[in-house]
Amino acid sequence: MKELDRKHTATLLRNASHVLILGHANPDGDCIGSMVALLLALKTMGIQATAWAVAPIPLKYRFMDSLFQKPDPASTNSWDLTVCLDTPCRSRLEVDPALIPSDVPMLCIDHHRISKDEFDYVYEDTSQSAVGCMLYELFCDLAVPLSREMAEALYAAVITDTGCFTNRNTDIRAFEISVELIKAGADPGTLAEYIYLSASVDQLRVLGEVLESLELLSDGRGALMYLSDATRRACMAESADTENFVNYARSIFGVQVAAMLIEAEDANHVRVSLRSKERSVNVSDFARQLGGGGHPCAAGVTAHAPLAEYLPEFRRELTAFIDSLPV
Ligand SMILES: [Mn+2]
Repeated sequence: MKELDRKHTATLLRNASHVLILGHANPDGDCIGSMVALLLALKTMGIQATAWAVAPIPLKYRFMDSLFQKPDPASTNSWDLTVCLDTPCRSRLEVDPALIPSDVPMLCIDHHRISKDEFDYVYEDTSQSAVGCMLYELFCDLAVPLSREMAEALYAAVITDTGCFTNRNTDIRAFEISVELIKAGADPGTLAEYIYLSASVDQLRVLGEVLESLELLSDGRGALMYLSDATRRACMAESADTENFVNYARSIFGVQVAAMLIEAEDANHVRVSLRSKERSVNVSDFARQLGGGGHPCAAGVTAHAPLAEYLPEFRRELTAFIDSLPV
């Protein structure tokens, strides 16, 4: 593994001839926007690039959909670099890494703490609000002009990961970069409409079910919500419809830790999202105890069990974590 700074990451990209771009399962706006922006930047530089997504892109990010493609099997020989974005370990990749020839070096660019042994090259910057911000600075180094499409993709990345500039990771740099993206053609109102004003009726129905499941733990310091695969299906909702529901639990006065458990479509594993309101309540410590990871205020775990089996155990663990926090 070789740890790179921004300058050396730029050099690595500049020397590539065909780059495969990958993201994580259940991709969010930072992942999708970063994949699209990197794809467009590389093409501008005259470098071949393929952005590979497996599942359909969620409706709210559909404005970036047309750039993704399933790679042509004949082209896999020409890949000379894989770039994983917003995905700190191989097990979180949406595309099975076994499908990628093992002699193609893998670069991970992320603002999460990266499992460094799993990649050939690593460019990590945990001080950044979004991978989109890291890419913006990288494109400046590479002197790639920002097209409107690139600016829109990066702006989508920044507003998703900063929660529209409300999360604790929101810093001056995120605002400064956003100003440059707006100057390059990203329209805040239009992008907010795509991403935040495009809920389906099914999504609101499934939100109703999730809110019904709300439990308060440890005298209201914890809030837990969950959704079984059967309930999701009954509401005709897609998994992507539940992104950010955990924030309703976090929004409650007095809640320090919010958790949302979503049973996966195969009903064999559960995705756990954890949120806190301040860095001193570090939910990534708790996530790591359970085999996951993330940031101090936003972390996650995947548990390999059906929801009904995992829920009582998780409730116990979460209660113990909250009770261990200073009051
Ligand atoms: Mn991110």
